[in-house]
Amino acid sequence: MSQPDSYYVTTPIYYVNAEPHIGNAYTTVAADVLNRYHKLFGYRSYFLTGTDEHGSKVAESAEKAGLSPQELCDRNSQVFKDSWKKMNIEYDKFIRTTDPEHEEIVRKFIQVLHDKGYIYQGEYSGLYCTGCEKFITDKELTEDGLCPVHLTKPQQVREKNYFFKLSKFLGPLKEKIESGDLEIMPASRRNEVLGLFKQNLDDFSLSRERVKWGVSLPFDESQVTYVWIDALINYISAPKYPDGPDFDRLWNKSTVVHLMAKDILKFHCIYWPAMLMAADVKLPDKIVIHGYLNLDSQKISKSLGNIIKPDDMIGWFGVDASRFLVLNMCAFGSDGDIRIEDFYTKYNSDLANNYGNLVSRTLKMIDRNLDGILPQPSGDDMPEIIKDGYETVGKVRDRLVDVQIKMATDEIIAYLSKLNTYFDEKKPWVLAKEGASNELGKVLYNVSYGIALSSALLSPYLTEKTATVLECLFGKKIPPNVVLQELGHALGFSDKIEIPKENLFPRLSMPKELETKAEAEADNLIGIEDFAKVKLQVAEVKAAEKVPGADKLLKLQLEIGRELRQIVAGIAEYYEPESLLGKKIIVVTNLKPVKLRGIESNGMLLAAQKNKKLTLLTVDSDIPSGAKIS
Ligand code: ME8
Repeated sequence: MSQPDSYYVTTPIYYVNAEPHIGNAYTTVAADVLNRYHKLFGYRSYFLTGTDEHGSKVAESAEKAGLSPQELCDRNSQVFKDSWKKMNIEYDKFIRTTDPEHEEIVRKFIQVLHDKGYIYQGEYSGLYCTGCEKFITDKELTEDGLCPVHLTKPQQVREKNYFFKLSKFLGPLKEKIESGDLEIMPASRRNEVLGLFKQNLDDFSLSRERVKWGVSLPFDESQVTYVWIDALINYISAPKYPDGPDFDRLWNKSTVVHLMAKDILKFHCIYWPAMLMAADVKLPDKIVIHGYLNLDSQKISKSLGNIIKPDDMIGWFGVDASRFLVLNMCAFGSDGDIRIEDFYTKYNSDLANNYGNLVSRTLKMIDRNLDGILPQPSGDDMPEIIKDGYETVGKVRDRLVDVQIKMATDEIIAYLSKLNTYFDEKKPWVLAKEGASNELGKVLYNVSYGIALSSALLSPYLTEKTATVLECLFGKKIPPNVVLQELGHALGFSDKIEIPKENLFPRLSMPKELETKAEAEADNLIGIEDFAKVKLQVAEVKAAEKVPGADKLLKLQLEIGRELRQIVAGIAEYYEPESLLGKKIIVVTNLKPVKLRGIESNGMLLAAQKNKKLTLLTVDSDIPSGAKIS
């Protein structure tokens, strides 16, 4: 795939109504890691993050805290900056929507839309969720009439607003998404966005009459800009739309990548590009939507109060490991259920064992057995284990083109496992005992080469620890991209390889309270006596037919030994009735009978289901019906 030479990576700008949590950290670390990877692979990259400071949500929080909105914004945006600093986030710009320069550009941009005739006056009435800072429809509400995200009751609002003529841009925008000009990743989210075009996408209101804390409209000072419109414009106000010195380079000539979670997909994939089209501004190139981090199956969120703070993570694992762990518990793009216990397991396996311990035992052997000196390799043939390392670099790069961050990391961890296996198979400690110093030098050189490549590849996460390892190997501070530039050549290791002064990633044992939690979960395991209560038998299907008026149900007549039984099963979407005749399936035969659509069902068949696929459990070899399963 061809690669442009410059990227512009953004996170959402976060509301300052509360402190950052690991949900926000997830996107911010992802953007930071992506930005660092671009540089590692030799591209220019610019990284923007910031805070979203206007709107009723922030104003209400300020009032509760007894502060002016500006005071709350100043205090809390600093909390975000401090948190990101502690997490080693290296942004190029931190934008605040209360920056006067941003406010001026918002007015300029909205004036352009107005001048082009895409703004008109109207009246809005509907339900408004302050948590989401958006209108929501009746259909979206929970059964109890609450916002599904914040579980709060929305307010009924009616006011005069200015509207944006979204309808005018829907056709051309859809084409851009379909053609891939505007790339929405992953494909499932792209389809979700395309699905939105089939619903009623109304013109949206871009101002508020009653809200006071915001940027006033340039053509009607009695109204403020809707906080979402104000916020979206940050992406172009940071490089100073329309004619700042960097606007062309950063916006027009870079690959612009917006990262965010699925909660704000509609604003970014529909409203924002439509507004840019209206103003004749280039669209972003990639919009990358990741899933939610959940705690106990509920989205981690300020409003729900179930948060883990970046500081907590740093306290448990240190900065480098926290960056690594927060991003790599689930596939980028999917939701991930977080269990703090799993952080400990992953830390110990990937960082303490696979990386830290390999580095430690390799460098110690070089120090003790070779006086810290690695021999230069002889001959032109590249050993397989180093070739594997080159391939890993290629695979990581490919994964990152698709912003598959966790998959990229998995490639590195898989390579580290190979290096560990190589080390164990070559048994350098035996070579040392036997005095086979040539062979020992070769083995330790190869492993060190692999460690140097892996450290460079892990450097976007483990910014501090990998710098230490590279310094030990090369005898000086060495930027990780320099290691990759040497690909295909012998590496100029130091004349005296050092051992890190501290254990890089000491093994951690789980805190007592988590162990207790894990034990309590183990209490949910069932004993064999529980399992024995369920009577499972092989049954042969003798007849099958659809249940009239029920799309999902089939009525089956089963032979179970000498008995003939009827069951009703929800498998009609997956099996044609005739295809079941003669099949030997597994049935729970001691369930209380139930009636489904008025038809008696005397048991339950077993099936495996995943990702909309279902398959019946059958037996491996011929066995008469009625056979018991234990
Ligand atoms: O929506 N899992 O700000 P916000 C993963 N100001 N990511 C999460 C998360 C979770 N549990 N919780 C939050 C806003 N995030 C607007 C944005 S942009 C022009 C305006 C991350 O403070 C994720 O990136 O509610 C999500 O999209 C964002 O925080 C929402 O942050």
